[in-house]
Parts: sequence; structure tokens; C-alpha cells
Amino acid sequence: MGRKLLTEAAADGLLADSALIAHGRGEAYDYLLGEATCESARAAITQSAILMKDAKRCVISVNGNAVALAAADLIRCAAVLQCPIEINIYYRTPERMTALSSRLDRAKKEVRENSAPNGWVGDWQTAVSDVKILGINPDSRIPNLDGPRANCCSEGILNADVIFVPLEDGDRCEALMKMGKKMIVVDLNPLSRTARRATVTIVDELMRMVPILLSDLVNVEPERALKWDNQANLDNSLAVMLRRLDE
Ligand code: PTJ
Repeated sequence: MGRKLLTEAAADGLLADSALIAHGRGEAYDYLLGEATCESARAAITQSAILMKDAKRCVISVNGNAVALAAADLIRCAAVLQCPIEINIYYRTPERMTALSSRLDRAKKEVRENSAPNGWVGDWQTAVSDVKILGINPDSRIPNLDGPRANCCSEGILNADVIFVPLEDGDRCEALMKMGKKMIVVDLNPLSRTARRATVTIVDELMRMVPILLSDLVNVEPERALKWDNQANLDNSLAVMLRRLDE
């Protein structure tokens, strides 16, 4: 399913040229995970939900792959949190930005017509309509980062305290951490620079983990904040992969 979504998104001009290479790298790590959400990833998802609910200004940052694989569920998460989604891509072109923005607008319309997530109480159509899609007109730059990928919005990434970023690039993650932001990343590679720098790393496949995050955002109480050792959590995910190699 993921491959189909990505090849269709590539044909629609949503993706970077290297997007399928990135996905293939992810698939290799996912194979070692047994294509299942491991215990350490499950704990990281709950910790992420707590940080996102606790945030003063949370933002969900998306790139081409994230939109292709999980646009609808990411919009549901944003609706529950009442936070914006910002398109922030590595290989930025006006054509890709427009294509990604249209795809998110279309997904928003579909999500608005579907039922609310289980356990969520309120006016779902209004909650979804209120989700802002940012990124097309950046008014700021991430300090200490070169090139167009530093472009961002003051209403989104620049002033957020907690940023959820699937498939983030190491340099940008580092620059945003230096700004004092809490970074929640999704990366199937527990050894990547992004995975090792982030506040919370979810070593899981994006399409598989977003529905779990959504359920936690609806159901987990924010007071349940856990003490978090990201390196220990990464080591546990790596141990799952190494055990599989030994089998
Ligand atoms: O849309 P853009 O312009 O921002 O470009 C996006 C890509 C993905 C091309 C760009 O960010 C990139 O080159 O990424 P990397 O450096 O190859 O990193 C991708 C990381 O994400 C790798 O560590 C993969 O293991 C991981 N990954 C790939 N697919 C998934 C994934 N992690 C979770 N779920 C996935 N579906």
C-alpha cells in the first residue's frame, strides 16, 4: 500500500526525486522490526502524545513522503490538537509546494466528511475546518540553516515549542533543537543523526504509527508525563532489530 501511494504521489509531482530511495531504506529497517510496532516505539508514541497535548504551540511539519503516506491521519491529529500543519520540504520548488498544499486541502475535505476519531467529543467538522495548512508563504527562516529548507512560518515552526516531524533531515532537526524546541521525529533508522538528536524518536513506520498516535492524542491524560531517556529507547529498538538478525 505504501509503495502504491508513493508511486502515485511521484506521478502527481508531490515527491522529491530521492523519495523512493528514502522509503526503500525505511523498508529495510522495517523488515528487521518484523513490520510491527515494537514496545519501545509504543512507549515513544505515548510520550509524544503527552508532549504534543502539553505544548503551548504544537505544529505538525510534513514533507512529500509524509503527505503521500499519511495525509488524512495527520490532519485528524491536527484537528484533535487544534494545531497547524506546515509543509516544510528539503527539495523545495513552487510546483511541489502547490501540489502538496492542494493534496492536503483535498484530504481535509475528506476527513471533515468522515466520522470523528473514537472517543473524541465535539464538533468534528469545525475542528477539521479550523486546521491551518501553512508553508506556501514563509515569512521567516530557521537560524543556522542554509538554503530553501530553512524557510518557515512564524505562525508554525518558528514559534512552536513542540514539533512533530516524520522523516526529518538531520541538519534541520539539529537547528530546531538549538532553538530550544522539543522535536518528535519518526524514523525507522535508529542510528540516523535525526533519530539520535531528537527529544523523542519513534522508530516505527509512519502509516502504522499515526493511527496509534491519534488514539493516544484522544485518550491519554497529559498528567501521565513519563521521564524520558531517548537514547535508552533507541537502544531498545535497535535491540529488537539485532535479535531478528540473530534468528
Ligand atoms: O519531501 P522532501 O523534499 O522533504 O524530501 C523527503 C526525503 C524523504 C527524500 C528526504 O527527507 C530524505 O532524503 O530523507 P532521508 O535522509 O533519506 O531520510 C529518510 C529516513 O526516513 C530514513 O532514515 C528512513 O529509514 C526513514 N523512513 C523512510 N520511510 C519511512 C521512514 N521512517 C518511517 N516511516 C516511513 N514510511
